[in-house]
Amino acid sequence: MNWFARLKKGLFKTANTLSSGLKVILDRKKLDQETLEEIQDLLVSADVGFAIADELTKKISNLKIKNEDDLERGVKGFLNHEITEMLKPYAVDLKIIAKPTTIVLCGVNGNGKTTTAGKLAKRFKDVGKSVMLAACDTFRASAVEQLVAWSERVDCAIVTGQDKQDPSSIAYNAQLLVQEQNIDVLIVDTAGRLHNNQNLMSELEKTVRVIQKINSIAPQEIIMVLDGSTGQNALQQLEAFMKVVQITGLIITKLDSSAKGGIVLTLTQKYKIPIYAIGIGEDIEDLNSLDPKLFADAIVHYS
Ligand SMILES: Nc1nc2c(ncn2[C@@H]2O[C@H](COP(=O)(O)OP(=O)(O)OP(=O)(O)O)[C@@H](O)[C@H]2O)c(=O)[nH]1
Ligand SMILES: [Mg+2]
Repeated sequence: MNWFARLKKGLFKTANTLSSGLKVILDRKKLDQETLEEIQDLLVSADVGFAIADELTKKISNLKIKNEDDLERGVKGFLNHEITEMLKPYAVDLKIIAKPTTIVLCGVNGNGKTTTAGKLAKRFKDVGKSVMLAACDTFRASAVEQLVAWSERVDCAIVTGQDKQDPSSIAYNAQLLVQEQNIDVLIVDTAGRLHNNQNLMSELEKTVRVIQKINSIAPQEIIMVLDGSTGQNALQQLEAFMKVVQITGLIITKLDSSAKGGIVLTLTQKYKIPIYAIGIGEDIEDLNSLDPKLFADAIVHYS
């Protein structure tokens, strides 16, 4: 299955809300106040933030669609174009410029960090880069095993520590090793932490600081992995993490799990932050960079 087919399948729930919802609303063939309000509600229900939904609806009210039979196509075409343009500045490829490039993955519990570490390792390996994983989640007994399994699957190096070892010391060792062994990419998997747990947030800050001590330009990327199905909750999580470390970009996972795909628009417009990849399933192939036009086509189809 090619990426667009996967994307369409993965974003089916969001498309079902938006595309099918618009069809029902616009079948009435009127663009009156009631219809506009329903369109706005529909956008908000797909987790497009209220301010963006309001702005889009205002623009829709100004569309000049002469033939009422063209209403659905006209509105969907407009939305598809707007979504594409809004996402374009933030759809950024994760580039490996420095050698080594260190990427720290962080975020709250269960949002897909470890899976994303494995999937990213595979993507880098596929383009000929050497990769090392650092298992800095020493909290959960099975966390290290989970990352070791990924390293075997992807065939890349891994640094692990002892149970309950200070995660920053594992990151320290890993950073030294990638430099010594001339490895291209270090991916640091960290433990899930609730954004309001001060101790754990300080521990993340320390992990980053220790890496910086060895190499002042590392880590090159501190990526927050967000669970797309948590909707607006993701905003609070991001704000809390941004206060502690300098988040350079986002990876939004689990967009297949809910109809809240509009969160991608909300996050980019509100925080002006790059999206390095989106996750639309558990398969190794289900992570890819964000293509604004394909994303728009997958959630607002029109013909
Ligand atoms: N449906 C779906 N599931 C996903 C996606 N990404 C990750 N998962 C699943 O989410 C679950 C949690 O993923 P992990 O990678 O272990 O999450 P984590 O952030 O490392 O979790 P902690 O280390 O406990 O904080 C696993 O069952 C993954 O397979 C996705 O894009 N879609
Ligand atoms: Mg994990």
